[in-house]
Amino acid sequence: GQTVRLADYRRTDFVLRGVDMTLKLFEGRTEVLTRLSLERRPGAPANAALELDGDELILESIAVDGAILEPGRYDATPESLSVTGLPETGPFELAIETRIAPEDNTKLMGLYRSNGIWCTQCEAEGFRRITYFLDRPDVLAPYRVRIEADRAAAPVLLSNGNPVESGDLGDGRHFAVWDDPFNKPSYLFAVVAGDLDALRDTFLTMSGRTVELGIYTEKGRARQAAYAMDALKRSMAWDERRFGREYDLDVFNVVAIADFNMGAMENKGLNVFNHKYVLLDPDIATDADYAGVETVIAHEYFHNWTGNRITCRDWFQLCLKEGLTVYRDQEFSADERERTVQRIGSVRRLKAHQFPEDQGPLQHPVRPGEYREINNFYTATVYDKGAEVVRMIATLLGEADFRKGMDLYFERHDGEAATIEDFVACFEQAGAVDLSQFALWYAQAGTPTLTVTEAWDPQERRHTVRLRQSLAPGAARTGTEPMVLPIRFGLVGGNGEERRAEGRVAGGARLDGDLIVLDGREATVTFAGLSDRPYLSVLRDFSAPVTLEHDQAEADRLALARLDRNLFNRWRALDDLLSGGLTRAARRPLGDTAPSLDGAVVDALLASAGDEELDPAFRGQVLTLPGEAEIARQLGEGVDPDRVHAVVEDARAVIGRKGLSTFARLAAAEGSDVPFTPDAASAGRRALANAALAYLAAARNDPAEVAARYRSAGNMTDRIAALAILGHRFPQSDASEEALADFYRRYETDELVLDKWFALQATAPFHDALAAVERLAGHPRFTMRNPNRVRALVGSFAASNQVAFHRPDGAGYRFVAEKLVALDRINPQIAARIATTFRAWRSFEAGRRAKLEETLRQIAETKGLSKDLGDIVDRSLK
Ligand code: B3K
Ligand code: ZN
Repeated sequence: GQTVRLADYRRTDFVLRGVDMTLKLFEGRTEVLTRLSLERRPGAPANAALELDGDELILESIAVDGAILEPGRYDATPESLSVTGLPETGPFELAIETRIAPEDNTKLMGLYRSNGIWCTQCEAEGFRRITYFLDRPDVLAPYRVRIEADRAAAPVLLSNGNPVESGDLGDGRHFAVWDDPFNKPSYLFAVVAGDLDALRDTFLTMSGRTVELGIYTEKGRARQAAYAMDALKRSMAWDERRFGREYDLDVFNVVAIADFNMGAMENKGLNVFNHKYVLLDPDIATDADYAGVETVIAHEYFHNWTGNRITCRDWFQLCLKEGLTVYRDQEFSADERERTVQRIGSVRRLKAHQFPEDQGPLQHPVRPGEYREINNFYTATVYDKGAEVVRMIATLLGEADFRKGMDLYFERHDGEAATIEDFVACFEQAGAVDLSQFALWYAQAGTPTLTVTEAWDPQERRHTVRLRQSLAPGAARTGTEPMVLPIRFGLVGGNGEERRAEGRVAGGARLDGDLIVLDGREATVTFAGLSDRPYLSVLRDFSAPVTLEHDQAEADRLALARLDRNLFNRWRALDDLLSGGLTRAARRPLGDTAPSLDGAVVDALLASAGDEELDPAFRGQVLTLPGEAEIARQLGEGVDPDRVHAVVEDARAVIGRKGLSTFARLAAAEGSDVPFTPDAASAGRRALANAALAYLAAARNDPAEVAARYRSAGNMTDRIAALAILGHRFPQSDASEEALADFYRRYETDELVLDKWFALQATAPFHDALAAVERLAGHPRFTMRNPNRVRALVGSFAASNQVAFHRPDGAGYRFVAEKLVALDRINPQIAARIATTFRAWRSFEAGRRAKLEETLRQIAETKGLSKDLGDIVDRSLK
């Protein structure tokens, strides 16, 4: 595979003015006729050939301005079409006919069929699997699309834009024409055709236009789109309120598809979704599923402005739309739900996915400088760190100037394909600031370390805070210059009051209210005139995506866990105490029976969990221990996953026993008699009750009460919570086997719930879980063709079963490698994604490390490996 470099960017020699397509859908084949209105770009070489991209295409015919081209005028391969002798000036029309077979398309890129439904996925480079094209995001045009199909097979025919015409063709066939007047790149093209049900609604925009909304589902499931529709309308209203952004077409359609490579896709006016992010009801979906639907619906809708109206000049700029849109969906969820709890969730996610990526061989900057396969760069770094970078701009500028910068961005670049430089320049102007050093966040890979030390001077009544930043040179080799770190802080008094104190800065920082902006390698801030020593609450709300090394005394952390008015930091004080204790315990030799956690830490945890003044969702977060993978990441080297698991399990049992009465009360608080509503407050109460149930089970080791809970559950959240405890804590017990069998019987007709059943067994933390997973891989309902199913079984085993995947005998690695090589022939994108779980191989103890490396090498040496999987394993081994 060839490496593509940002430095090599240049514009096309031809300008595209418009696209007119006809897709004739038949069983087994689809005929595609594309008419491109083109013109040589002024200044482009007069003899330059037109070079179009293709991927597994067959050219049927080609004509310029109606005249069929002689074979000497063009050169067509499955991957490219080059045309010479085109007019030096003035517009011309190029007509191309291709023939494709969506039925055989298992990569799920381009046009394919899912349960008989024709649908498309074009980002990043899927459009070239439909027709030869200038398939790159800086080529924008209006599209007119005509779809023809059998009326019985496909009564519904959808594409981007507004519907303009439809009618009968005789012979049982019919057609529809869609017109999208907005300039768009090919990756936002979409077509859907099939026998679908729809849930319909309308939205009245702020300027008084009525938009027709439709969510299309497989037959009989439209009512399960009700929550998605509600989330869509709330998203539309929020974007008007918060960013002044109004929807622009007459219709907005969403289609739920069973076979889909990712969560969803923001095609202009026609979002296509993995049905997992549309279909819900309390019996089949958990609170997390509801939150996921809300987030993804919002995210894709918000792309209409950040991504579609303003798109990316090239794929290196991916974070321009993705980081920004994640920031926007996170703000939406914070406004719609509870801000602190949302922030805790986002930070957990960042640390679980982005930090390990940024600290290992797959490290890359938020704006990468090169790629072999762009699909491998839809990463936590581009999305989640990209969102953190936008959040830091908002923090540095303040709300009003941030909004001014966004307004300027929309005004200045609407209809364009923009760059990160364009984006940053808008905030420089709006805030009258220089962001050139700040822009290093886009260029330098790696997680900066922020080291904080404190010194209290009792004579002078001064508190001195010393801050240092450093960046380790990592795999990406992108520089280690000091960055701009916005550090929100507070000085907390003995009763939790916020202390006001004059601060003086020395070194590379400035002080701006409750913000220290560290832009040098180090600085000190001295706070004077304090009556006594304050507790330093630093990096509030995780105001910069850094590793914080704060040499804070345990007593201070315990005080902040009780007192901090900043609830995020109150949670983090506990989380740091927990992960610190667990990490230290995991470093001790096997057989060392000293408790994982100090009594005082356990007491503090229980005090927060039992504090009725606090939001239940927050208390649920408090009870969620750092995951085993997170402990492993913090250990950094010599990791023994069995040891980590034992330490976490021990902590859970200790906490459970000490908090028995609290947990019994909390677990009983949310009985099955409480009717289900999906709102955040109710979800928070369920999260707290189910966390309590897990501690009770750890303490009492009694499956019976969990089994009773499973049977009496009134919704999927409670049912799967109980089932997970049974399956993970009491594997192979009668209680667990019965419940798993019952669950299967109840839900075997629902693919989405079956995914939960597969995933739950794949993540049981026992060496023997591998045998179950191998058995499940032969289960009649397992298939490599459905990405959700593969992710549920193979993906979650590799990513979320630290114990069985990392079996010391290497059998877990071999199983996954074998599946990946087979999957690679069917769907390379999914294979590559799952393969990223091998990237941390260097951090394990010698035995596992050698086996991981050997497995990676074996995959790398496989003949005929895809570019997708090859790229991941090669970079992982670097
Ligand atoms: N933009 C799509 C992701 C496309 C992934 C292509 N491999 C969904 C999203 O981020 O909204
Ligand atoms: Zn996105």
